[in-house]
Amino acid sequence: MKNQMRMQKMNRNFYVKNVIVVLMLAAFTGLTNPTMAAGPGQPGAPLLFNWDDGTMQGWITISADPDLGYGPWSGWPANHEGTHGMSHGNVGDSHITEWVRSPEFIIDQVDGDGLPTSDLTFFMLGGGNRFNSNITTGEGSGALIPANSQQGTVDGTYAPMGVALRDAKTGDFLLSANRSSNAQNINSDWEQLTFTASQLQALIADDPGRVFTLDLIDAYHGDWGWQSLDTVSGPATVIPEPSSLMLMALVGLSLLGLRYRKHSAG
Ligand SMILES: [Ca+2]
Ligand SMILES: [Ca+2]
Repeated sequence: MKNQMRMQKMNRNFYVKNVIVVLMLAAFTGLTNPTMAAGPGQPGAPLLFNWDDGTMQGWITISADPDLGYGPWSGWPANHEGTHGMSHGNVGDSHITEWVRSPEFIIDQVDGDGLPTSDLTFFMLGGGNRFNSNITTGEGSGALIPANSQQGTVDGTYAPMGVALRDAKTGDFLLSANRSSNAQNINSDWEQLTFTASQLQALIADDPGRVFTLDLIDAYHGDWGWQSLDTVSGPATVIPEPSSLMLMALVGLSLLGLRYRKHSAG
């Protein structure tokens, strides 16, 4: 009986140890292997989103109508290049604030003077230049958006619709852009929008490791109240999710614990 219990304990330790090793290898490989990390949105990949694999490429939902949230779409009105872009299913009427966020990234492709080697650009189709629709930037700006709201405006004066470059630490929007006009022809009406290398340089001058996200927001209701995004690229690199780092830390602590227990038992 005693031997059987000992065997069970050994088996359990063996199992736990193997699970930990596999987890560690998976986390480590994901963080360090450049061939595995090359896909859009993966840690270590250059900043590039095209949605052509039919996935969100790491973008997460901050706020969405259960049936109409942003997703990878093929065909009109989403794909600028390739097979898919990102859009949501509502083309005008009232809806909960539609808000999605890219994986976190750092702007690390810079020349000797710290100037990013390219602009950050993306293409949009659909509505733009609506009633007070530019996303407000500056301190506290991230908290102005009415997540999970069906208001369509903030205090009746603000109906944000567009893309924002966001400071991942403070949550503030630093730069924003939306279309200059409304148009929906998928062949001729895509508009390229740009955060220039100079604008980006100013944001990282004092903090080269500053972490950013891109946020796509539609809190505007009414005609032309939709927008699509595709072909995003910039002089930046996707970084590991906080959850990946947490996993690494947990694995490390677990291994330390095992070593300690083995040492105590021996
Ligand atoms: Ca695409
Ligand atoms: Ca809308």
